[in-house]
Amino acid sequence: MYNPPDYYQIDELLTDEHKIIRESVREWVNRRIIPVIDDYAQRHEFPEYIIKEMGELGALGPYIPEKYGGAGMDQIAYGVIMTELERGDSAIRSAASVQSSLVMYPIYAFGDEKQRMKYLPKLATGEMVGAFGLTEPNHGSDPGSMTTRFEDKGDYYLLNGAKMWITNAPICDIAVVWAKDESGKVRGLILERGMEGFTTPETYKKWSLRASATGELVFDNVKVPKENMLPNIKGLKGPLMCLNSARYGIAWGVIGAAMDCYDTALRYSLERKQFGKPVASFQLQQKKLAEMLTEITKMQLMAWRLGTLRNEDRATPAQISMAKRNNVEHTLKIARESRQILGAMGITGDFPIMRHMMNLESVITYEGTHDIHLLITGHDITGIPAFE
Ligand code: TGC
Ligand code: FAD
Repeated sequence: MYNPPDYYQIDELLTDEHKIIRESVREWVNRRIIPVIDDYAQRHEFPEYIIKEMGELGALGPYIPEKYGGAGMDQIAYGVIMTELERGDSAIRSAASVQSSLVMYPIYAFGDEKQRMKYLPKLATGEMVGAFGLTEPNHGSDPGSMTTRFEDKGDYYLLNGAKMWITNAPICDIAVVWAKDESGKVRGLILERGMEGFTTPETYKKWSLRASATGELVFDNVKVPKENMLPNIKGLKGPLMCLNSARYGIAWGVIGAAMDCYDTALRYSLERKQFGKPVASFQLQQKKLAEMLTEITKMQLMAWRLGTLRNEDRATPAQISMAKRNNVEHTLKIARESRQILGAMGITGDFPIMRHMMNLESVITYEGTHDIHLLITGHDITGIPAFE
């Protein structure tokens, strides 16, 4: 029975609403994810049924106003949901992150009323699946150099280029795509499946996030109606503002993976005997467990404080980078330490640890790599950008 740690009574900082949504998402993850997720990951298949079920739970666009189908909750609620989903698998949290922070958020924040009413309610229920196209084959950490472009043809925009490593691409109904206009300004366009020249080939052979659908977005002379441009944002700060929301969700999400690894390792070490004693009785193993719990507690506090700042609209992008970087790094370390505590059993699909560990290799790379987030902090401290 999963028993997540709460060493500093952080539960006392949550409202009843936060606890209710946490319980309902946890119960759903126990029932609908935990029993099947290893099989999906082994088969390299995304459990598509989860999208509509997450919609029913209120896990898609939880902070989008109810008028548009969202749940109108606060940022802590969003974080709590992400923690529970990622305890199930990073692929589940990824699907929800993209839908909420990278598709619903830009349509809500940068779209017009017609676009909001057309897309948001269906994205909130999961009737529609969204993807977010920023990364290109030759431009990952440096999205400002993107080459995907569109020309104004009078009645429509003509879009050419390609995006790579896109979560939800193979199953998406729409994609928010960032591309340059003729003057080189980055703009957001809403692509719809079925537009001629728009294809979404799947990416196979991943060793990480195997239960997530990843693919490309390819644009070959796609005629995009003018009404599909997001009117209220220009420049790279548009996609980067979406990333602030998604990175924040990751800072909370990975705590779920960390707690699952820790909880699994603690229980195993108390049951497994070697040299006539539980593995948990050896000092070396206690050191691992004690350090894991310390890091989990620090991550929880960091995420919670960041959430309160976001609720007041005061969290800076650099604060979000610090939390994303720190929490993913420590979760990956916790997964590696937990795996060792289980010995050979740790590499099997009978336990969730190895799956979390492999997933986290993507999480430490996407939404800005570990190095890029360090450079963002360095820039914030010194005022000197060291990206080039
Ligand atoms: P730079 O010149 O610094 O900035 C350009 C403009 O953007 C503004 N800005 C931000 N605005 C809001 N939030 C942020 N976090 C911002 N960071 C920068 C900046 O003020 C400027 O505005 P303005 O008005 O002066 O034009 O841009 P740069 O080209 O030097 O790049 C900076 C850098 C490296 C930090 C940035 O490009 C970056 O973060 N690179 C990492 C790329 C990345 O994170 N890609 C993620 C792709 S999406 C994804 O991975 C989804 S995974 C989903 C899942 O499955 O969960
Ligand atoms: P690169 O940018 O080529 O970096 C390679 C290495 O160089 C890294 O270690 C990096 O830290 C380092 N590096 C780069 N620049 C610097 C520098 N200035 N200083 C020091 N070191 C540097 N993208 C989307 O747009 N939408 C999605 O939905 C999406 N989903 C993803 C899902 C998965 C499973 C994965 C793995 C990726 C996804 N991505 C998505 C792409 C992800 O955001 C990029 O992989 C990431 O931004 C890094 O880009 P890159 O892989 O091209 O690495």
